[in-house]
Amino acid sequence: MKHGQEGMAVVMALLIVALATTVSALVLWQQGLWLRQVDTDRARAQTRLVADGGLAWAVEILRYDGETSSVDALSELWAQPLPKTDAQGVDVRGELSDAQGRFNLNGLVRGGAVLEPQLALYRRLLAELKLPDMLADTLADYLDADEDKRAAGAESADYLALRPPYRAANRPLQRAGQLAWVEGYTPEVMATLAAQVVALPETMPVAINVNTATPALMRALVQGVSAGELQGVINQRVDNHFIDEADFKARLPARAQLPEGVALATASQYFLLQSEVRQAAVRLSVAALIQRNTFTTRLVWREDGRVLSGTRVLSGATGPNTETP
Ligand SMILES: [Ca+2]
Ligand SMILES: [Ca+2]
Repeated sequence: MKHGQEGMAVVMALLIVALATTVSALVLWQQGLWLRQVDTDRARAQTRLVADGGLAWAVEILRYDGETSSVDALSELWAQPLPKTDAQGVDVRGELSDAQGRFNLNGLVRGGAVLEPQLALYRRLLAELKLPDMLADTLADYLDADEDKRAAGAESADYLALRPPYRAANRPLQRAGQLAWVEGYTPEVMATLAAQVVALPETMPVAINVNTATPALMRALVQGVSAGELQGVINQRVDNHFIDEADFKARLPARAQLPEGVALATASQYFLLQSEVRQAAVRLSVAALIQRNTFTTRLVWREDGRVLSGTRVLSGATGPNTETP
């Protein structure tokens, strides 16, 4: 049996060597993970710092613009995208846009009641975007204070039948992303509306800036002229912006009609920042709403969404009103 015992000893020795190798490999592997984690944490901290810097840049550029010009137009510095910046492996993109160049969803309702001129304008915007008209009814119901359902609308009774159930907000939206909870606002609809609408935190109607309004919103706004004529006016404003509302009206064809009860402006208070910072595998997208008035320029809200391996975390998609019925 001596021979067998020797054999067993060799097997044991081999097993111990194999185990030891595995353990040290495991330790090395764990250390590698830890080092990568440290790297990732550092990259995250750096992307966040750069994103903060981008936000400070946006606030500063708007503050300066407010001090030096009385209009807000597409030729101005704030409207130019931040040049693509790649410093020490950190890639930054940033873009400011005029929130008053979009349709303010919260302007549909005032004091809990729907404002018909705003609703009519929203219907025309939906038509310009080739979206169904019922989206105006479901949104009006979702925002108005009552539970009286419009013919093509939806109120809490409809949302409570869903799984999970929730109620109509019956108040203004905090973010345009909350449209996702309104009947009919599919991801495709949301994508079409993304650059056309905004949810501003105002109880007073906010004027549409005709210097920056999206072409679709301009077409919804100006009636009685051909698309070609209106496009001519839209093209003009880039190099030759409208100085005031009277200047805008004077440069429209004589038969152009503008809706009653929709305020127009050539300067803005609200701006949106969209930025993205990337370092190696870490990406951070920041969306922010900035308000500038005569005395202050301030951040209204900011939302950070981490973008990892191509999967975007949609900002603004906060949950519905889930309070129990
Ligand atoms: Ca300006
Ligand atoms: Ca309602």
